[in-house]
Amino acid sequence: MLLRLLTSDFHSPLMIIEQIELYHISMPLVAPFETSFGVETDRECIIVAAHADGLTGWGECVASADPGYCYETVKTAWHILEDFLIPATLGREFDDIPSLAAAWSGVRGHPLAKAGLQMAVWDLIGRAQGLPLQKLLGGQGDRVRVGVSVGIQPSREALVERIRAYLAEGYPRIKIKIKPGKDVEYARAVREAFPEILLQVDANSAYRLEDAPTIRAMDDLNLLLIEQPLGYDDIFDHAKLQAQVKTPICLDESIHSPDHARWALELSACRIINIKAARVGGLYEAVQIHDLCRARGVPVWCGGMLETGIGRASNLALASLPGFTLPGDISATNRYYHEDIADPPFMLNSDGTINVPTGPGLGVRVRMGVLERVTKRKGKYGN
Ligand code: OSB
Ligand code: MG
Repeated sequence: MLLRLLTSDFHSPLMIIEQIELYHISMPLVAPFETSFGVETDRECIIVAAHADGLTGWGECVASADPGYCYETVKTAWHILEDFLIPATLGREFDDIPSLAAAWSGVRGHPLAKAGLQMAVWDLIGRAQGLPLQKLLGGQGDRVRVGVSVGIQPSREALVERIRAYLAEGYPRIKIKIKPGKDVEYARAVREAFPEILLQVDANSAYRLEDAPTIRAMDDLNLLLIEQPLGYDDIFDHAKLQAQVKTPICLDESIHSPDHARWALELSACRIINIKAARVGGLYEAVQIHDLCRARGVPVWCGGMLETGIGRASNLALASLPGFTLPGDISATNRYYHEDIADPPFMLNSDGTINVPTGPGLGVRVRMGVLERVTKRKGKYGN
């Protein structure tokens, strides 16, 4: 690898990736996670290792076993990586992330697959230059404010108790998942139990515009935001709904690119955007959406996909950019896993923050023994 610094935004070296490995993993969650689209008990995803010049960069493709959150699954992402993205990447010289992304322009969609490989390349660039991802992206500060995303619970009482425990751990912001039948009354019970907390709800596309009365019924609960109430691909009806409520609508599923973010803002379909690098095709695109929102004074926050320590390190670096003014769905390692594939585990500080990694690249070390143990399928490409 030639360390030829360019005058691009990201000052990347000229790089040739010689080999890429994929690991389809399955890790048991500490507790099942229920959303309006299903229950997850084991987190499946793909870990990407990209090798160049004796260095390894790690990435996480957050596609799940089922196409409940978006159309991609572990198997579709594997196919897109193995048959298209990896062949377009191996042996090719590139000097920055946009030129790499240009090599993938023949692949429409599949942002989760692209983002997983892009993350591994960012990690490589950081390790090659001895710079933390936070610095490559333009982040600042040593810690970021975080929250916890609480899955659907069997009863209002169980939900309130679950939240009481998370508040006792020190989480300064609570998000609850909602679905028809477990929405207004659940959110109201939480608000009555904890009148002052930062509280928001996430419907994961469980409603239609005809359900606007249900959404309006949550308008007086002093919620920070209502996340993705309507269709996973909708912007139009969200604009109609936002006009009917004073609580900000926040889009997650519907925003797949910087253009989608601009369209949503220009249509007034939302007042806040949840940025997940995976959902928008990678960290590079995530930074572009951050910049767009910041220029328009629109708050953003970093969403989560129950990541392992690899993806969590990436989320923390991204969430340290100045426009991320709301706490992210980035919780401590022990909220998700008893044992993680990366070290060190992320801990919640007493001020409701998590430290941003400071080592080169993602700043985490992969525990190969644990990774091998949770791997269901492995692929190796290049030499
Ligand atoms: O909609 O934000 C979501 C997890 C998986 C899929 C979608 C979502 C979520 C979460 C969990 O809310 C966030 C986290 O990683 O803690
Ligand atoms: Mg969401």
